[in-house]
Formats: sequence, C-alpha cells, structure tokens
Amino acid sequence: MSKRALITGVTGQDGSYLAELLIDRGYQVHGVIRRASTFNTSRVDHLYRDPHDGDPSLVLHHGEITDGSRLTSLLAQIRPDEVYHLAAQSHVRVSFDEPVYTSDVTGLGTVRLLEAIRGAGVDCRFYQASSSEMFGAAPPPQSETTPFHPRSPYAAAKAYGYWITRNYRESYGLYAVNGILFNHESPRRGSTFVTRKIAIAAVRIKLGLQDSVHLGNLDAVRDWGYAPEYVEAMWRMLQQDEPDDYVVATGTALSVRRFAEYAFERVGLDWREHVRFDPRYVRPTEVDALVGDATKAREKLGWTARVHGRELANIMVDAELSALRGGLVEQRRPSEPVTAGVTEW
Ligand code: NAP
Ligand code: G4F
Repeated sequence: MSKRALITGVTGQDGSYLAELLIDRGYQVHGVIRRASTFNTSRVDHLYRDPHDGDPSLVLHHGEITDGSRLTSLLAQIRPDEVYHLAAQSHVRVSFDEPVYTSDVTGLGTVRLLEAIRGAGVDCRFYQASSSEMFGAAPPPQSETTPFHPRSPYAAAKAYGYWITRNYRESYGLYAVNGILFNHESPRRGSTFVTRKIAIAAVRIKLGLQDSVHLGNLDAVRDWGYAPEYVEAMWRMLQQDEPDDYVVATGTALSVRRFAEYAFERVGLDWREHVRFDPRYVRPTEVDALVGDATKAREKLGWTARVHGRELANIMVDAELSALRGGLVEQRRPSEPVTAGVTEW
C-alpha cells in the first residue's frame, strides 16, 4: 500500500512542487482545490492522469479552508498518513486590504484543519506552512529561538497558525511541525511577488513588450531560496522520530534592488533605466530584513540550500524567456490593473 498525503494549497507554487516530490516517492497525493469559474490547476495539470487508466497518483477534491465540515469529511474519506497544510491568502500586501479574510483563511484555517484531523480520528502527521514573516521587526539572523514581531495581518495570522500547531502537538500528542520557511521562489511563483514580477518585466522589456516596471521599497532585504529545494525540507520534517519546528533558509541576504540588478543583467539591461518607483507598492509597515539561520535544519534534517541569489534570478529569467518565446506567458503588463480599480500588488 502506498502512503497517502493530503495537500491543501496544491494548486500553489509549493503545492505543485511538493506533489511532484511525493508522487516521485511513491505516495498517492490528494489535493484540495477551490471551485473556480476558470481553471486554476495549471501548476499541477502535468501530474494529472486519467483515472480510467488505473489508480491515479494525484486525486483532486473540491474544498475550502473556511469550510470546517468539508475538511472533516475529506479527512474521514482520504485518511491520509501525512497532511501538508499550505493553503493560505499568502500575499502580505493584500493582507492589509483584506485583514479579516486573511485572518480567517491564513490563521483560523489551520485550527479548522487540526480540528478536522481530531474530529475524523485520523492518525496522521501534520505540516504547517509557517513563515519568516512572523519574525517581522526582529533583527536578522533569525532562527527558531528568535521572538516573533509580526508586521502585517498576514504575519499575525501565521503566528496564530504557528502557536495553534504547537498547542495541538503539546495538548493531544499530534505529530505536528512548523516549517518556518524564508522566501522561496521559482518560475511558478505568483506573478505579483517581487522576484517573479521583476523576472517577467526584465524579459518583456528586453523583447520590447513594455518599457518599464513600477516597484515599491527597493531597500527591503530578503533571504531568497529555490522552492523545489524547500519542499524537500517539508517532507524531511515529517520523517523524523519526533515532531519539531525548523527554520528553512539560505542564509544569504539580498536587497530587492540587487535582485533587480541581477535579473536585468541576465538579459543585458541596466535595471536603473527601467525600474520606476510607485508608492502604491509601499506597505503600511515593512519588514526590513529577513535572513535565516538554518543550522538546525542542516544538523537534524541534513538539509541545506544549494541555489542562492544570482543563480535564482538566472533560473527565473531564463524560464520567463523560454516561456515567452514559446508563447506560454500571458501578454499583459504585470504592473497594471487587471480590472479597473483593482491594483495588482
Ligand atoms: P501560493 O502560491 O499563494 O499558493 C497558495 C495556495 O493556497 C493556492 O493553492 C491557493 O489556491 C490556496 N488557497 C488560498 N486560499 C484558499 C482557501 N480559502 N481555501 C483553499 N485553498 C486556498 O503560496 P506558496 O508560495 O505556494 O506558499 C505555500 C504556503 O507557504 C502558504 O501558506 C504561504 O503562506 C507559506 N509560505 C510561503 C513562502 C514563500 O516564500 N513562498 C514562505 C513562507 C511561507 P488558488 O490556486 O485557488 O488560489
Ligand atoms: O515578494 P514579496 O511580496 O514577498 P514577502 O512580502 O516577503 O512575502 C513572501 O515571503 C514570505 C516569507 O518571508 C511568505 F510568508 C509570504 O507568503 C510571501 O511568499 O515582497 C518582498 C519585498 C517586500 O519587502 C516588498 O515591500 O519586496 C518589496 N517590494 C518592492 N516592490 C515589492 C514590490 N513586493 C511586491 N510584491 N511588489 C512590488 O512591486
């Protein structure tokens, strides 16, 4: 019998890489997707097999993280060995516009899923997608012992998710872990996160499809890693003898400005000629610097990051170039409104 894993947020960047990894390791993966009027499975379509051709390795179920009764019925039906809780309203800037919704999905979503596990009486291991954003104003380097100081509704919601996960571990003996992941990116990153926004813009400018890109705070420092490596760390956390919490990071500090420099250099351009400032992208409170100390993950999980700053920028720009040349990337400008009045952060 193959192991069964349940992934919430399977249609997201991390969910898609994690599904690939688990299927490669012989798991049957069950993914929760939201019903939408348009297709939202593009990141996992390549993993889908027609169920008429045999037992599928990826099974998708409709579900909403705000719907506790649905989560309980899914748990009871699937009875997974491992649950990876990745679903979230994951955009920090958007969380300032939608603080209550973000708290509901990103914060309370975690306790709904934990209660569903208890309610369905399933014996499984649980991974919570915690975030370096929880450290917020705490100065780097940040490790598992650094106190949290959240600087956004998103970060406050993730801090709740972190503590409720620990509480279920301590109260009920659930094998529940927090992966405190620092920023990780890839060609599958949502196009409104800054690295992907920059990579898309650099390529489109190079190809003459747009002239400039508008950004906010260029001084912010992040520790950017490569998403496929980070899902390996998630899996390792659930294979240990005892549940624990881990920081996952590269340890390399890079500013937004420097990332833009690398991305534009990759296509032979000078970022200073194309990047414009737009105050709309400045946040009410900013997280100035996140740089992780992943010593514990290295020592206990045997995990270290291999891809760092410039190489990551190259991977993302190269992917954008080949996708655009292959006609796979949408043509609209990433920094302009999708529909009138809605800012694409
Ligand atoms: P992402 O690309 O934004 O994916 C988020 C996923 O959650 C998507 O599948 C989305 O579905 C789903 N989702 C959102 N709201 C939902 C709801 N109400 N019910 C059910 N599903 C819902 O995020 P990611 O970058 O893969 O990150 C995965 C997780 O790790 C998130 O919890 C994020 O907060 C956390 N995290 C990410 C990073 C990072 O740097 N990437 C770092 C630390 C922590 P749709 O496709 O339908 O929108
Ligand atoms: O790419 P970002 O939107 O990522 P942010 O806010 O660091 O959050 C991401 O990483 C977290 C882990 O630390 C995750 F938990 C979270 O889910 C998400 O994946 O912004 C990075 C930095 C910020 O300082 C922002 O102010 O880039 C700055 N920035 C400057 N101009 C911009 C822009 N960010 C965006 N999204 N768009 C801009 O135009």
